Amino acid sequence: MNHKPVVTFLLSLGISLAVSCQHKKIAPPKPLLPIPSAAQLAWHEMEMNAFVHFTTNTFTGLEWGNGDESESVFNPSQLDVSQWARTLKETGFKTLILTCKHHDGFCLWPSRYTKHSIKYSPYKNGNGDVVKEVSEACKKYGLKFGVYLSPWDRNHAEYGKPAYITYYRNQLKELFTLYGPISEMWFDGANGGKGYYGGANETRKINGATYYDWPTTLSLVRSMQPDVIFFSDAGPGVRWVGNEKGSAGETNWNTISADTLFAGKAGIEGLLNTGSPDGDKWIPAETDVSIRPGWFYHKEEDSLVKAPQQLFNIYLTSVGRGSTLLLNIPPDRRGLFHENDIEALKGFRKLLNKEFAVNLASRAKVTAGSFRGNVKEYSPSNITDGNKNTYWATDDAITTGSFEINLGNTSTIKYVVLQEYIRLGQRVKGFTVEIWKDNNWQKVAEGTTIGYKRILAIKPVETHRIRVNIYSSRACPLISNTEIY
Ligand code: FUL
Repeated sequence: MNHKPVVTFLLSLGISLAVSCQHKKIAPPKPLLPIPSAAQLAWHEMEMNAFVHFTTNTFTGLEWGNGDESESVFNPSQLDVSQWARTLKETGFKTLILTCKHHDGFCLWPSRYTKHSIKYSPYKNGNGDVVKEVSEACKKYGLKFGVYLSPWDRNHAEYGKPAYITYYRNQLKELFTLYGPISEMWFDGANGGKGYYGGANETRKINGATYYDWPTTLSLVRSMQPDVIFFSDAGPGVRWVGNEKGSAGETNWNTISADTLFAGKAGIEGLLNTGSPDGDKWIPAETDVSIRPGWFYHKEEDSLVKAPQQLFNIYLTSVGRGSTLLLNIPPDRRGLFHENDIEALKGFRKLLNKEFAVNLASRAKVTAGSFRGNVKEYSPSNITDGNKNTYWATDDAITTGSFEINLGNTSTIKYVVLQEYIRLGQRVKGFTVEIWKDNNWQKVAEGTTIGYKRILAIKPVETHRIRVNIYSSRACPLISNTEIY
């Protein structure tokens, strides 16, 4: 009997089985919608951005100018925007967002459309352009540049009428065509009320939901610069965090349903702070807070600059809760960041460097209860490989799971940093962190959401094993990174 064909068949079967094992392809998890756009992802990764509030208020001592301030009050004696950009770069900020126009309507650039601008101020005899200077300094120091253009304008005679919307859009055309790439545009919710309004001196109320016709304005801006991130209560790029204290929700979803929101809508602070797991849009929270009590410089607040430790705590409640920090540093009447503010920023940087000096988990051994299809592509070692594009995943049917990091040596640990692979949506709803001590697992922290980044500050403890248990997730959890300090 000739066995040859059977042998050949069995051999080829063996080979093809071996081949299929080697190349076992497991489909990646499906995105859990909504997911961030490429521009939003880049925004998440910046983590710390700076706000700069500067206008006539700096010289009048006000926080909200009435709109009747004379252009002649704007006269910084030693304006040096390089000092701002250099300081921000050195202390780790990625973007500078400038108040090109605050509620008082004074423009820091020589807009063709108004006489209430720097052009009519003594600064450089009316030949100055702070927006230009700042955009160029940002470029030079490798910062992104953002603009704040207040929708509410207490100077403009037509505010509240259709003509003002044309004016506002014309100003956006100037900003978005004359000053290079703009990464973020800020329009806040303060709207309507008393003002100068070209001499009318009255109260004007607008309907925040309809007056500005934002969809038309945003598509105009997008037609000039498609990648810009829009900040407002309603996004659509990023949303307000709901307070000005520097505190994102401990539960912080990047998702929210935007159709019920608009800039300035009252009573939504709580929702903005936490977002909602079933939200239909990806609109992450941006945490704006000032280094001083006010947004603008006031000499009497020189002693009230937040200390490095306060800034560090704010970092933990913003970046550490999956948000992005937008820290305001207001230049003084010289046009410089004040010495006290610079000292605070440098101290803050030093503290960040000290607290997060050595990542004990870098390349540490990680094991997990299970991993997707048992293939390397989704193995737990991805959690400590320092590569943001790899992640640990479970099978689709598994929405809980735990992984353990073995540091090798016993060390004192103070912080556990967790990151989800948010490109495929935000998933984790509940987790605990345990450490191995006295022959037992002991809980040292717990939380709800993780999102882009979660930093858990724990009571310093000695251990060599850390376990993260995800006990609730909207779909199979995807963890891209864990760091231990
Ligand atoms: C608010 C404004 O009213 C404040 O003056 C400041 O600009 C803050 C960042 O946004 O809506």
